[in-house]
Formats: sequence, C-alpha cells, structure tokens
Amino acid sequence: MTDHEPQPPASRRERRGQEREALHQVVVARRDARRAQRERAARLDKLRKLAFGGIVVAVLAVGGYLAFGDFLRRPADAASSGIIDVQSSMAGFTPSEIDVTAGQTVTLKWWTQDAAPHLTNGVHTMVSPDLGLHEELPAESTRLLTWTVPDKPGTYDVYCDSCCGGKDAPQMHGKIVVKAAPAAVPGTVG
Ligand SMILES: [Cu+2]
Repeated sequence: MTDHEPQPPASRRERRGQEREALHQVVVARRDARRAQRERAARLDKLRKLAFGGIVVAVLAVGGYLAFGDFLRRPADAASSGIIDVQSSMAGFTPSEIDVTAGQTVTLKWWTQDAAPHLTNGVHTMVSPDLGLHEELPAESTRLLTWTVPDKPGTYDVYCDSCCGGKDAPQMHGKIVVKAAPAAVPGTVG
C-alpha cells in the first residue's frame, strides 16, 4: 500500500512546509528587528527626556539661586554681595544681623517704607555707640550709606531709637558682627 504512495507530492508538501517555515522565520526576524528598533528608539527617547530634564533642573537651579541667593546668604555678608541690604520697619532691622569685615569700607542699601507720622522726627535711626554709628533714614526712602568698619572685631548692638519704643524695645535692636580681616600671608605685600 505504501508503495502506491506518490513520492513527489510528499516531497512537494515537505518543500512547501520548508518554505512556510522559512517564510515564518523571515517574518519573525523582521518582527524582532522592528521590536529591537522600537526599543532602541524608546531608549534614545528616554535618554533625551533625561537630558532635557537635567537641563531644566540646572536652569531652574541657576535661576533660583540668582533670584533667592540674597535670602539664602542671610545674614548679609559684605564680602559676597558688595552692597548690604537693610530694611528698617516697625519690626526693627531686616536682616537683624549683618556681617562685616574689620577695616573694610561697606555700602549699606538702607531703606524703609514707613511713613513719617509713625517715626520720631520722621526718621528711622541706626545707632551703635561702640562702632561710632549714628545715622538717620528719612521716611519712605532709600539711602546708600558708605561706612568704614572700625578695626575692632566683635559682635555689637545696633538699634533704632526713633520708633516703637526705641532703645528700650528689644525688637528695635540688631547685631553687627565685625569679623577679623583675613591675616596677610607672610612674604606677600598686603
Ligand atoms: Cu525705627
């Protein structure tokens, strides 16, 4: 019976089977290649997003630093900011402590928004007898005050005596910290 089995059809079936198998492999290979490409593209896209995110974070950090650096640096430091911003108000001095360097000439940008009727003689004052300071600031004004810091390192009291109880009111007092000038390096001309 098996002798009657026609061989050619069987081998044709086989061939067709092999062809189908080959075709299937091609299809699978193409599908795998497409998937790999998609995955590569996704990885690249993720990298691009990460890089972009990094740039955004860096830009925000720099912008934030520029915008809020003055707040972060409090108490105000003459060495890093050049001009020391000081506000006088009914709450006293803001910041309530400033750091300066002995012997250095500093500039205070001293300002107030308070109106004259609230202030004795229409001014806020900045008084520090130990440091030889006795200055006045007219109501609703800004004053650039240039001051050569005495060469006496230490922490000194400063107060306003023309509003809100003056010298007797604790909130009208602030601190001026005079830091020692950096020591000259031996062998160099200071
Ligand atoms: Cu005052």
